[in-house]
Amino acid sequence: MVQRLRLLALAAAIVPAPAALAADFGFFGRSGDAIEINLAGLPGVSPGSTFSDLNLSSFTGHTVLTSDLLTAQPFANSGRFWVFPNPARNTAALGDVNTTARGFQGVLNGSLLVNGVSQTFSVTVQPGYTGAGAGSVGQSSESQGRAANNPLFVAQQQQRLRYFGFVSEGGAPVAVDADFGAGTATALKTFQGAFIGGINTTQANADGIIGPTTAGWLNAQNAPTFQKIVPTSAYTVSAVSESYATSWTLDLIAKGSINAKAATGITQRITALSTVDGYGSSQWHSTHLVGTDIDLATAASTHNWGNGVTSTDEANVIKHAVAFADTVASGHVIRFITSNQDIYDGIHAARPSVPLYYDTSGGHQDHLHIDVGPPTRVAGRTNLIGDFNLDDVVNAQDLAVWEQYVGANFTGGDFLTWQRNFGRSQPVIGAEVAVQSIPEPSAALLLALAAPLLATRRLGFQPDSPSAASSP
Ligand SMILES: [Ca+2]
Ligand SMILES: [Ca+2]
Ligand SMILES: [Ca+2]
Ligand SMILES: [Zn+2]
Repeated sequence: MVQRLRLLALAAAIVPAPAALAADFGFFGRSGDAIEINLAGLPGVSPGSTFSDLNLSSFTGHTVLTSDLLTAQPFANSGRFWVFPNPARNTAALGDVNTTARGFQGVLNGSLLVNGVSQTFSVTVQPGYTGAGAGSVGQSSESQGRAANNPLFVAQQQQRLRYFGFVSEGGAPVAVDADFGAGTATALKTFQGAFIGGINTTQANADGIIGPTTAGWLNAQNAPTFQKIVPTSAYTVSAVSESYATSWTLDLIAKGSINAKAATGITQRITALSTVDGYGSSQWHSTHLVGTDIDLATAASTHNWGNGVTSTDEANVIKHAVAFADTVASGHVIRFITSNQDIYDGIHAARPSVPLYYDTSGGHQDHLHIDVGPPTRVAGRTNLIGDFNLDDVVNAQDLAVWEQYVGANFTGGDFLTWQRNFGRSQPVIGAEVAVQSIPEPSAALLLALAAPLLATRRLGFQPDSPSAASSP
């Protein structure tokens, strides 16, 4: 009791008075989640209430779906709906208040009639996503066109895929509509391709079914995101359309390039990854798929079959391969491909356990191809009990939320929950991928200055593997 009184005194001392225009109800959720609003379940709403006139004018650009669609319950009786923050609204101009966190963060305000009386509510969107318990992505083996798909689960799955950056074929964002269509299937198969492992992985190797493993990855703390590569001081990028990859691959590039540069002093050059939708580019590489392939430039003097003598430039390529093979990152090397026998022999001598493929077509004379495998999955996590504002720490701010909305969203018992968990915290997740924090202005500037030159060269660039057969 003494502690409780002390905490109350603490709260009284530091909690500001509620804003004059505070909403009647206050909700908190996360950027990558389907944020559930269940009005009928709240302490401040009497049983048997009716709900109507949902006004979502400040939710422009975001998606809201009601229980009519997601759980086949009339919203008029359930008062239940879900908010799906649009991850593309990730700039201040579009209302995002936290540009270092992935996706949208901010406060959305709405109103509705409860038993004919106007009530206001706010939904505060916090970073990250929920990986276990309430708010995590559900599954019952959803797949394209399956009659038994659970609409709520599908909407959760779509929201998580689009939050992670996986897109429909051609690059359109995944629509959150609870209908598991072709666009969702494409994004899902690219996502699955990141972790089903093995070489030559394509969307065709993925089953497109959200079973326990796929849902486990959608909820995992180290789930892959899909995004465009950004140059750093350790590597440049000359890829044109194929400049997208999983965060695992980008992490390997970031760290492997630092190690490779430490070994030879050479700044690496990435010439191809995957296209924006995870499909290969028919123009350049029919087989660069699902964000797990890297083409690393090699010196022009090595662009041959090899002659039995390891030149200085070939020795450097071998050192770069060793550096990437030894790099500890989210993704890891599962195979190299080369068409230069001297490079092949050198890598094999240095790291006999690393799989190698000798491309007899000659398609890999002018670069080193790296296939990337996944990390071990880290299970998703729940939100902290008592963390009412979902900022991953249970502190006085949560008490302020409780005080503001006690009787509306919270009960007296929630205070005891908060008190018992006071001081707990966990790391905030959902930052933009770490590799994007590495770029140095000098490197970006150099690349920008070099861009016209690179573009000119590209005109004469020959695709290294124009057919599926030549780039296994
Ligand atoms: Ca943001
Ligand atoms: Ca040679
Ligand atoms: Ca908190
Ligand atoms: Zn390649």
